[in-house]
Amino acid sequence: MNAPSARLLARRWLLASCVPVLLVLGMALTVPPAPAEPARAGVADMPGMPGMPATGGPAGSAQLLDGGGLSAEQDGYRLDVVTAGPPSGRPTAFRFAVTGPDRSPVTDFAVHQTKKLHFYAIRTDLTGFQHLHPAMAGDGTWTADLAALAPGTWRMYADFVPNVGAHPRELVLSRTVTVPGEAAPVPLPAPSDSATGDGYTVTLTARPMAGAHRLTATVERDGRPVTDLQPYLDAYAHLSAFHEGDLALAHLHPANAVDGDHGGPTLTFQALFAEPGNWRVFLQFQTAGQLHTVALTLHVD
Ligand SMILES: [Cu+2]
Repeated sequence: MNAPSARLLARRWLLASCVPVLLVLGMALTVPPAPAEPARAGVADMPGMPGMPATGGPAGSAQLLDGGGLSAEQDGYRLDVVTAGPPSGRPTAFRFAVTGPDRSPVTDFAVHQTKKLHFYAIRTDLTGFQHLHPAMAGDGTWTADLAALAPGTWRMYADFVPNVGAHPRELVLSRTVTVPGEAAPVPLPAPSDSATGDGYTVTLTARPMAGAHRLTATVERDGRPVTDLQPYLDAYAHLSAFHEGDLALAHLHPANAVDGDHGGPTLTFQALFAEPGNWRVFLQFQTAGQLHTVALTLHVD
């Protein structure tokens, strides 16, 4: 694609009910960077707190991009955390609900990327990434079975499409929670074109700039190209990226068509990194029924 406008892309991709990275682009254009978050017990970013971004606004594709990712409330939809202060060091059932414009819990979600809701957790130092697909109870309460969380401030994102109207639109809402204990921040690894996880080496072969660009990665194992990637969430890979500092979420999918269990070794993503700077990128893919995650730091100019 020859760098079409974000607006056109947004229409096209959101109509395909996919690819919240576009939301992230808009977010960066419209939402000021989140201030540093002081350590607080329990749930932060309560609705109505000073400093929360404005919500709502007229419909339209520009608004589609508003506030995605870093706001707890948008267009009348609100992420409410039910679980008080998750513990540190052991798995926890993290409960939350999405309330709609009528203030009651939303229970009707459109499936996108094979799921009704995608959930992400990351600590402010960009460690501890978790990508889960929670289960919803009949009353609209979601439960995400989180692996143990290290002490510190975490941002929890819910990515969903309320099943309303002729053109359901994707929203990404998030809140921060503080996990008690003494946080030991981990310095962000230096930017690199390559990283290895679970024996798989991912190499970025084209480095994107901020804006709409193509991002290409290859996957190798033991020096050999990997060609047995299985479909995962309707794609051969799932890429999430978080911006150093404000934790803006980018979420990209390969442009490659999915056809059986033989994806790879080259994955091409339509990338829309909203802002320059360092992004922690988590590439997830599946082989032989096993999900693998490879993380690297990408510097976007
Ligand atoms: Cu997901």
